[in-house]
Amino acid sequence: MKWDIFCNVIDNFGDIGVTWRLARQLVAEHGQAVRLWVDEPAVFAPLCPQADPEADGQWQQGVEIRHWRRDWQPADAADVVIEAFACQLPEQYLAAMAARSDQPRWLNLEYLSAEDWISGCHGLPSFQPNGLQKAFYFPGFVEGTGGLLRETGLVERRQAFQADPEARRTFLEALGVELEEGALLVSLFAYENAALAGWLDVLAAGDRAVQLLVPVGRVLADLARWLGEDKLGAGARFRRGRLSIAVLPFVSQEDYDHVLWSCDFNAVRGEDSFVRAQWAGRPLLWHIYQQEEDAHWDKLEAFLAVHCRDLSPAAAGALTESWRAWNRGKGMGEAWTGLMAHWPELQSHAECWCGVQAERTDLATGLVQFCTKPL
Ligand code: TRH
Repeated sequence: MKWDIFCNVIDNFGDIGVTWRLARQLVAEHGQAVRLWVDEPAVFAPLCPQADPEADGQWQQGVEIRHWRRDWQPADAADVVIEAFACQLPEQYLAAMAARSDQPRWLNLEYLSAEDWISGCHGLPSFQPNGLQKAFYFPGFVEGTGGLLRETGLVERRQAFQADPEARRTFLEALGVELEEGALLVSLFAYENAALAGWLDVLAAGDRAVQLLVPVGRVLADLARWLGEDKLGAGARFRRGRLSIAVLPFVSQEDYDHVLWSCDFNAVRGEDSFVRAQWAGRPLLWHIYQQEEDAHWDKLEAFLAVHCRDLSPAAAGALTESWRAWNRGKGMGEAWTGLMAHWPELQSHAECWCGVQAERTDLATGLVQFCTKPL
C-alpha cells in the first residue's frame, strides 16, 4: 500500500521524531511505500544527519521525504493517509482523497498518553465534511490502545549491546566519553528546568561518582548557569566534586538509542525519547511536555499510576516523588537521594516494564493490521 504521513513540526523534535521512526518501520518491516511530508525539513536533518535540509524531495532509508510547502502542488492521494497529531491536511489533498474511487484509510495519529479514556476512543471513526471517514489512532501502554513504536528485535539488540561492555566502551569513546571505573552513567535530555541545580549539587557531593552526558539542547542554559559558564557546546567537559559532565553533540536516532542503552539512568522528555528510554530497560526520569492549563499533570500522573503498579509502595513513592519534583522544577536533590535508596528494585522493574510492553503489538504493526481491515 501507499502511505502519506503528514507532519507539522510544532516545536522541538518529537513530531518529526515519531513520524520518521514510524515511516522507516513501515518501509523496512512491512514493505509499505511511504512518503513523509514535513513542513520543516531543517528539524528533520539533525535526526538523520545524511539528510539534506534544503531538499524539496529526497529518499532516506527507503522513505520518500517531501517538503510540505504551504503552496501545495497537486499530488495523488495515497491508500493510507496519516495526519500526525491533528495537523491540518491541505485542502487540495483532501479533495484528491475524496475523488479516489476507493476510500483511502484516513487516520489521525494522536499523542501518547496513559490516561484511562484513551482505550475508549482508540480507533473510533468520525465522518468528515468531505464524506470520508477518519479514525483516531491512540498509542498507549495498555490493551485496547495502539501500543508503542518498537522495531522488530529492538529489545534483543539492546540486551546484546548491554551484555557487551566492549561495545559500550567503543560507542562512548567515539563520542569522546571515557568511562570512569564504578561511575554511574546518566544521560540528560530535558527542557529548561529549575530543579537541575539542586540535583547537580547532590550529585557533585554524593558518595558515588556520576558521569553525566548532556546532548546539546534546551537544558544547556541551566547547566551553564550551575557551572558558572557563559555558554556550552558539544565537546565541553567539566568536573565538580564526584560529578563529571560531558556535553554531547546531537546524534542520529540510532545513536541516541545507544546513548540510552549505555546509561544506567536516563532523563528524557516529550514523547519519543520517553518511549526509547523505556526500551532501554533502565530507570528513567520523564520531563513531560508542558501543556496549557497544566493538562500535562494528568498525563504524568496517569503514566505513574500504570508504571508503578508492580513496585513496592516505598519504591513507587520515591519514583513518583522524583518525577513530580523534576516536573514542578523543585526538590530534585532530595528526590534523587530517595530514589537511590531503591536502586536495585528500580533497575529490575525497568527491565520488567520493558518486557511487559514488548509483549504487546507494536504501533506500526497495529496500524498495518488496522488499515488492511475492510472499512
Ligand atoms: O523534542 P521533544 O521535546 O519533542 C516533542 C515536541 O515538543 C512536540 O511538539 C511535543 O508535542 C512532544 O514532544 C510531546 O522530545 P521527543 O519527543 O523525545 O523527541 C526528541 C527526538 O529527538 C526523539 O526522536 C529522539 C531524538 N534525538 C536524537 O535523535 N538524537 C539526540 O541526540 C537526541 C538528544 C534526541
